[in-house]
Amino acid sequence: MTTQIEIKVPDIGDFSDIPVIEILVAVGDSVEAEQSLLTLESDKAMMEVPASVAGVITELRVEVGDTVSEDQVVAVLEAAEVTEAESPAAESAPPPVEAALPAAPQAAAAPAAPQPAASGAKPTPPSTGSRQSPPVPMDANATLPANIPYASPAVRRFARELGADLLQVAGSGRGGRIIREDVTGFVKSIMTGAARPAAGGLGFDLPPQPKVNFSRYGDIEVQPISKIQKVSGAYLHRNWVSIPHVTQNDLADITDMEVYRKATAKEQGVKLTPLVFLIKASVAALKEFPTFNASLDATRENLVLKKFFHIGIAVDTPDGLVVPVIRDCDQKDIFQLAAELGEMSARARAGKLKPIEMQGGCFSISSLGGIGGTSFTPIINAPEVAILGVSRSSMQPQWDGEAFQPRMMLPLCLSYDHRVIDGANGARFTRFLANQLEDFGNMDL
Ligand code: CAO
Repeated sequence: MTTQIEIKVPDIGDFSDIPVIEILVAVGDSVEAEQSLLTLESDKAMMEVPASVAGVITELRVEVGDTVSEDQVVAVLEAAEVTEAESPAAESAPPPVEAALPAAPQAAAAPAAPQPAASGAKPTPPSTGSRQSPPVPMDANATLPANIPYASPAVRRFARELGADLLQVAGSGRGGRIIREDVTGFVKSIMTGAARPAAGGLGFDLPPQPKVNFSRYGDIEVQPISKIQKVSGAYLHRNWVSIPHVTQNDLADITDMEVYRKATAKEQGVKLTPLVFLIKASVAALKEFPTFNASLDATRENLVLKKFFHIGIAVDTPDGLVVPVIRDCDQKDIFQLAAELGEMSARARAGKLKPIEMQGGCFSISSLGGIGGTSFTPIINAPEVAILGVSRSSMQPQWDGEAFQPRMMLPLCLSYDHRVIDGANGARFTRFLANQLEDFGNMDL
């Protein structure tokens, strides 16, 4: 027996008039139970409308760009051999049968945001259980965490099945969203050799980490690592192994800048740290060396040069490292930057940053100057191509040609992607930065 089943928009909480951004099937397509048919996107999140039963699509009642609300019929399908036991409408009247989809689960029950393939995390297989188990669309109240590629759950699943790392795929959909065709195009480019996966094929042939029972050697306590550490750890690891890093070190003489900074902070009654001067110097350096304000595209054959200056600042929080982005740093003075930095780092430490506030950066700064140290190797925050590490300034003797002079020297540690930036430019960029700080009177503060 065949039955016409109407597919309706499930319970989507308080949302209404949500745009359809993607139709994943066509009339005549055979679909599995729980297969996603279309994707909806509100201001905050995406969710999918799945088929409640297997069958063949006979009618699509919406188009991309239409808006829909709860209970609206979006498609009709002819169910494949619906038995009485299987039919979701087994107890209702003969066809056409309304097959209202089960309500979306509450936010708390929503699945964790999927991790990209590169994170090494095992993806959760899509539910293929009985019809009674509700299809689980993405939580409509959730927002995408920072650095999670912008793609619908169906596209993520599709990419996972193909083993494609979505972080390497450029999105051609609205607002840079990755669509199915982008994934197939990316896989094709890998297959034809036009692009190479970040670390694919390298096959690090390393022995596994030994499993050690540490309690054999003394008292221990096991502490789970934080969610932020888990997420950022996977990205840090990927960036470390897939980007050829070089770290260029230099020292900037900030003796005069420090006199000005301290006097200005006192005069204005504001907190003014060297970091805001570094942000301004970085903007000037990015303007002078545009390849530092760039990203490789998914094919690795083009450099995307950015004409905006959004700087990410690494912030140490009780739960781990986060990198909020200060936008349009070229258009803000040091006082505006100081205020924004203070406000953002406070919210970062309170765990109140929105994902969007950690996206879109061009270049990052990791300042450990308030803590100490003389040098370190910051890890590039891909898809950026360079990051500036800053250690603690200290008074050091500097030879002026005739005698040693006590000067306040600030250690700069610039890590750059050697595929994009060569060593000479790494040194030029770092020297340019130092010159800006040394000659701060000419800076656009
Ligand atoms: N040399 C000497 N002193 C410095 C300095 C430097 N390079 N940088 C900052 N300081 C001083 C500041 O002036 C301030 O002193 P005063 O209060 O007397 O002015 C003090 O150190 C503390 O500064 P701060 O840390 O509060 O402010 P900041 O603007 O320098 O940094 C922030 C802000 C949010 C970046 C910082 O607090 C932070 O979280 N840093 C850690 C970043 C991190 O974890 N990076 C590692 C990433 S890689 O794993």
